[in-house]
Amino acid sequence: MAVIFSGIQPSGELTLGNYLGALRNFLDYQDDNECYYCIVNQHAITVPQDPKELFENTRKLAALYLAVGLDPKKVTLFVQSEVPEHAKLGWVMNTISYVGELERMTQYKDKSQKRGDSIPAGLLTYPPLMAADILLYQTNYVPVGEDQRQHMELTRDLAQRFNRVYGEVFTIPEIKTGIGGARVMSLQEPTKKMSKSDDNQLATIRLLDDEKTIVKKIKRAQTDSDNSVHYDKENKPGISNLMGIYAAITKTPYETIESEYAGKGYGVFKKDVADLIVGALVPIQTRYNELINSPELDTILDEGAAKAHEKAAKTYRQVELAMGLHRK
Ligand code: AQP
Repeated sequence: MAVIFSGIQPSGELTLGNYLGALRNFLDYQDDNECYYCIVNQHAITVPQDPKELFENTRKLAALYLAVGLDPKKVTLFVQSEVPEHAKLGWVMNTISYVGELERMTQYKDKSQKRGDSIPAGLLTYPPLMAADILLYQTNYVPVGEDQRQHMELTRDLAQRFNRVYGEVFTIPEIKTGIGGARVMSLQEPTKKMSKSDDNQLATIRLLDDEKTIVKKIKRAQTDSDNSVHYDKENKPGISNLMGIYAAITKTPYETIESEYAGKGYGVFKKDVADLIVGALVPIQTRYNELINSPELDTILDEGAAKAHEKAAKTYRQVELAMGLHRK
């Protein structure tokens, strides 16, 4: 039985990118593995958050995890800040990280650019905290979107570095990305990834968007003037992105999509993409609405935190002993 860990930040309403690149794939593991799925609120505060929104988004994210079909009897679902070992091991990982390697991270470069002279230090030290999240559970596989590959490589480097210096404590984790929708791009700037914190509302499909909104956003998605449904990421990023979404939902190869839509134009294709998205999201939204105000949600998160803490504390104790951070 392998150990699986993944986390999502409650930094806004989840997007179709979060769903196709991460959340949906979490389901594949729950029957046969030891799964830890986390709401990484300490990662979310690496950029300023409105406290009320952070609180609400944490709950919404928990409900969405369950609404997509995760079974709390099979997986451990919990909030990062409720398991103190994440921050503790995060600090340890900071001490073995090099500033140069952290500054090379694409996510840091992208997010710090928007912050002018006031770049929060937490943006730079995000990857060591992510490494701590993963390593605490002696994780074998981390299902995340393709955009997280660089952070995952750093996590592996830090685990190997620690093991080399202090002895074998950590399992070296591997990334698992999904097929097709491993990277969903912005509907308005299709060379940029779809991000839940994007201010342009037309750029993202939110998991809780209603049918009318989804149809409008797909209709207005940036494409080209070719009017030919053909996959070419370099020269036709917009239509290629919509094809990626279509392929991820239906598990259809690009060639099949191309022949199906030969001569039909973008209007027909966009309508079908919108219908597919609506079809995928409506059942999730129905279940979400049942869960969001239920006391069941708190019980699940309380039990999840206790279970996660049990495992995390064992690993952290090994770290203390290996580094001489203990007294007894
Ligand atoms: N566009 C995307 N395509 C595929 N997968 C994606 N993920 C995020 N965006 C896409 C995957 O979703 C998971 C959760 O990510 P996160 O919340 O921890 O942080 P993120 O990657 O920074 O996601 P966002 O939506 O871009 O959030 P903000 O805007 O707050 O930074 C990860 O597995 C990620 O790969």
